[in-house]
Amino acid sequence: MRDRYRKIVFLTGAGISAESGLATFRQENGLWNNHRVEDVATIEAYEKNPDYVHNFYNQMKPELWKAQPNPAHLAITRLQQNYPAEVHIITQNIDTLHEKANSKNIHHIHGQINQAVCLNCGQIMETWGEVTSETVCPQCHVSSMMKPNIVFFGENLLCMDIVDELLHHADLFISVGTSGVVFPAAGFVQTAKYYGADTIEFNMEPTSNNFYFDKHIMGKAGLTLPRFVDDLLQ
Ligand code: BJW
Repeated sequence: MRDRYRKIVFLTGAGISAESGLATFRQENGLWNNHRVEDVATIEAYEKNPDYVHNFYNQMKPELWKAQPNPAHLAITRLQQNYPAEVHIITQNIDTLHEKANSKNIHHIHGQINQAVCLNCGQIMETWGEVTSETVCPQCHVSSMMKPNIVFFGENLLCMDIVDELLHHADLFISVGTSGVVFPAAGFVQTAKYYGADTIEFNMEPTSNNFYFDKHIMGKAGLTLPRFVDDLLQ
């Protein structure tokens, strides 16, 4: 198995961080259980009531700051360090657990909790502190323009140029812990398959885009992914 693949691309979702104690979005007690998606995760909500949205993400920060990677994140790092292929991670997660697991080639398509972006000049500010509508941009010094660098419904995804290139050239595409209901990420498997990749899904349950996966590995990713990496490394 060691020489089989040249470019391996992971797509990760909230399920990979579940065993680190972080809530997923659409399961029971999910992240939005006490909030309407329309109030906290759409660009319209942010434009209408930025403080409400800032507050929602500010409250989330301490938990995400403390969270630690689990065996699934670490298995990907182990693969990156030991398998003779380029291994990339396209993540929908705004947590930084892939970084904490010392992975590389991480592409955050839905943004990061520890960043804010200036809607005036585009400057990205790194911070685990609170961001409010009073926060001043460190680059252009304008206030009221720093938005959480999180991609809300209705906004374009980040780093899509790189992602398109990866999906065209991947020979193995692996989805871990995503329900496959949010586009365009939900369509990545179809693109990778079209361009010839083998496709594997790791999840606890069947998902909505079952059709495009060659193989489904059911169970907790913290158990199934390390075993799969062991097999690839043999
Ligand atoms: C485990 C596990 C364990 C648990 N082990 N597994 C085409 C068709 C229809 C609609 C659209 C379309 N194209 C675009 C749209 C609109 C929209 C969309 O997709 N809507 C659908 C919901 C219908 N998409 C967008 O607006 C996107 N932008 C866009 O397309 O721009 C172009 C455009 C602009 C304007 C008009 C038209 C086009 C942007 C999407 C941004 C998503 N942002 C969010 C919120 C961020 C804020 C926040 O963090 O609060 O990102 S949505 C939320 O869902 C978050 C996640 O990244 C994303 C995906 O969720 P994920 O990761 O899959 O989590 P869950 O909870 O759904 O699933 C967890 C899974 O893990 C489950 O399956 C479990 O079984 C599993 N699991 N434990 C293994 N231990």
